[in-house]
Amino acid sequence: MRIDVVTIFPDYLAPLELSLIGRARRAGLLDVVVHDLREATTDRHRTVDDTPYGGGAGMVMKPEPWGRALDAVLDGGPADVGRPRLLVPSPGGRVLDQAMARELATEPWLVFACGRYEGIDERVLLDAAQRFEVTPVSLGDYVLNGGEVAVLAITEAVARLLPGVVGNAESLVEESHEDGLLEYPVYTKPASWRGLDVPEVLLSGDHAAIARWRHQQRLERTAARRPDLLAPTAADDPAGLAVVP
Ligand code: 6SD
Repeated sequence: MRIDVVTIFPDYLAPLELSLIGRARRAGLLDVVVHDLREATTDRHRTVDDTPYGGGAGMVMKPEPWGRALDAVLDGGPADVGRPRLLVPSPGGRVLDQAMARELATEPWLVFACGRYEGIDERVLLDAAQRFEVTPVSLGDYVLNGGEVAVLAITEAVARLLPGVVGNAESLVEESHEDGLLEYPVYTKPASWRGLDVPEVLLSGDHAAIARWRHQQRLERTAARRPDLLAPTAADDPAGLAVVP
């Protein structure tokens, strides 16, 4: 998979050189290219923002540098993979979940456009839609200062699903959100620590009993912490698309 990121803070993406993602890049499983939006400016001050038409607080990202930067990404990208996905982090975007991460992991080419200030001039996304599959994407219902943290999170959630990135394929399926339930609690040695004992069943060697206990724990935890995952409400399906048995 190829990932391009356009940002005014290239250093913000430095963590993508670490850990599993860094190793996947060195192994050639993932190709990440970070672009400085200011390289696509033409003025002496490398200006990327201006005051908003219509007034209001803050500054808006100018369209011309974005247009040139996205053209350059298309020119420098892989050939013959069709329209790349342009992901634009935004609090009003589609909220990332594991199903979306799985969907993105099937794409050959993702391009991220990181906004700052009050956001990017709307015409950039309208124009980009001629060449990209544009998808505004949100990390959740809270406000960040820009798109970079969202790019780190989305890239990690997607890259770890690529073949060969996470060593043990079982550790991928046994995870929270992969099958709609939270994970069971895990323990390691010592069997007793600060007066707290590991549940007896885990020491029993009875694999069927352990599997039943873990499943029960997953149900209880999901009910207690994320009841929305067990009984989706109308708010989770506003279009009423779910099939009711
Ligand atoms: C100005 C941005 C880009 C500002 C964001 C995304 C989420 N989930 N919360 N906040 C965000 C993204 C905020 O550029």
